[in-house]
Amino acid sequence: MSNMIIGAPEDYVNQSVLKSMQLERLKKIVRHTYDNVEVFRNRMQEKNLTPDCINSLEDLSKLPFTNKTDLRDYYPFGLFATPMSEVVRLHASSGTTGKPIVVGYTKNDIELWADVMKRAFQSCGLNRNDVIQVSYGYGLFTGGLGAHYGTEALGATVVPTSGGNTQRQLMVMQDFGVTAICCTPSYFNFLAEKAQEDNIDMHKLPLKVGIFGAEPWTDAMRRQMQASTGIEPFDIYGLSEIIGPGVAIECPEHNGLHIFEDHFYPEIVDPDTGEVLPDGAFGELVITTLTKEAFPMIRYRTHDLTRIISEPCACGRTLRRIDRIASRCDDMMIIRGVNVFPSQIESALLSVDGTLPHYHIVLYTENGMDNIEVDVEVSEKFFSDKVSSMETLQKKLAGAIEHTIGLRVKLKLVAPHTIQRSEGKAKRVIDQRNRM
Ligand code: DLL
Repeated sequence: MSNMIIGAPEDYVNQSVLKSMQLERLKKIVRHTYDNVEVFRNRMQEKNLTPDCINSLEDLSKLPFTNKTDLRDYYPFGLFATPMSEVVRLHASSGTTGKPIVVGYTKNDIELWADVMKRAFQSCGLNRNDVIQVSYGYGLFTGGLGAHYGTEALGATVVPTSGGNTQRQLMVMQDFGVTAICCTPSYFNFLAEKAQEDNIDMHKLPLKVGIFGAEPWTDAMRRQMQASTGIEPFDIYGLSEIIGPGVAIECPEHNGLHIFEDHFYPEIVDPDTGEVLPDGAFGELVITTLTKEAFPMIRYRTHDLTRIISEPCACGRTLRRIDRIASRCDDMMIIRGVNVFPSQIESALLSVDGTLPHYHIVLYTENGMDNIEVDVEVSEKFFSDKVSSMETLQKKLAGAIEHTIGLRVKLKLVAPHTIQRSEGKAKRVIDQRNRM
């Protein structure tokens, strides 16, 4: 890639200038949170800490972590640091259990969010001439409105389709000259499949960029999307607790995601001990928001597993990168003592020709033992082929998975269109194990 400067000056700031800016911001945000969030103040006091204890970025590691359980325990507004009269927006993220977690934004927070999303779009090479279709859900989920405000901040044209109504999405995409789409990777695969059924050749559309996130996906998936539609997919990362989408984004190098660390300070910790790990080591991502007013998060445990890449990037951006988030600590399946991540299975599946990016991982118990069944759709051509070629494909896939995870799995080839499609985040793992 060229070293042409595209985007905000903050993306290219000298690391030592950045560090002193981060420290100034950190001191301020710790003070703001201490003064306004009782739980945080109490936890600091228990450790005999005051905001004055922060004199370097390393001092951050003295501070207590914030966990998702805190957001539940102080539901709905217990962790807000400004009065509600300052809060102009609420979003929420549905958890797997009970009440959602609620996050709030002041007017400045919304501007900050729009700005990081604008920088994210610039990192994908987009500008005011682009037409961006936002197919993330609008509503309490942060995906839709986050991308929407970012598009407007960029000065591009936003097409706010939200999720669902696939036929209309495709019509709009063609008729409005859409050049970029924001949605989950699984929904894009669904759109691409429908387009094919309707004889729409995506290669011939002006659509050139996909901004995909909100769920894990792999490089194997990227290659498949690129080949089948001709677009350039970019990975975007974020979470409601921190701001929504726009925490980190790939650049055209596609070699990690630049984190907007002038606003979101990253640490990597050992998920079991909480010990801070050096750049390069894999562990759990912990983020401190440096500038958010209504809902500052100090050392938030994301549960997402990655590493920090501090080597310079060929794109010229100086912001450090995080590796693609392959999984969350909670995604890990322990099958007969072996740690398995769904992303490993996806990579293995998509490395073999003939499969479609639609699959389920079913966990079940047989004779008291945990087992994995992988159901994967095969293309029309393979499905109508001879039994022998289906068997060969099945063996190849089972072999590829066994090679990757070190466990034999039951592999089922299923007909096209049998796995349920998702309009938002895909549910890939179905746990049917007896838990007696
Ligand atoms: O998913 C925000 C978002 C919207 C990000 C649109 C990107 C695009 P939540 O619903 O709070 O927020 O879920 C956050 O989703 O902790 C990760 O586990 C996962 N996640 C988000 N982006 C990625 C990604 C939004 N690019 C949780 N790769 C996070 C892998 C991702 N996982």
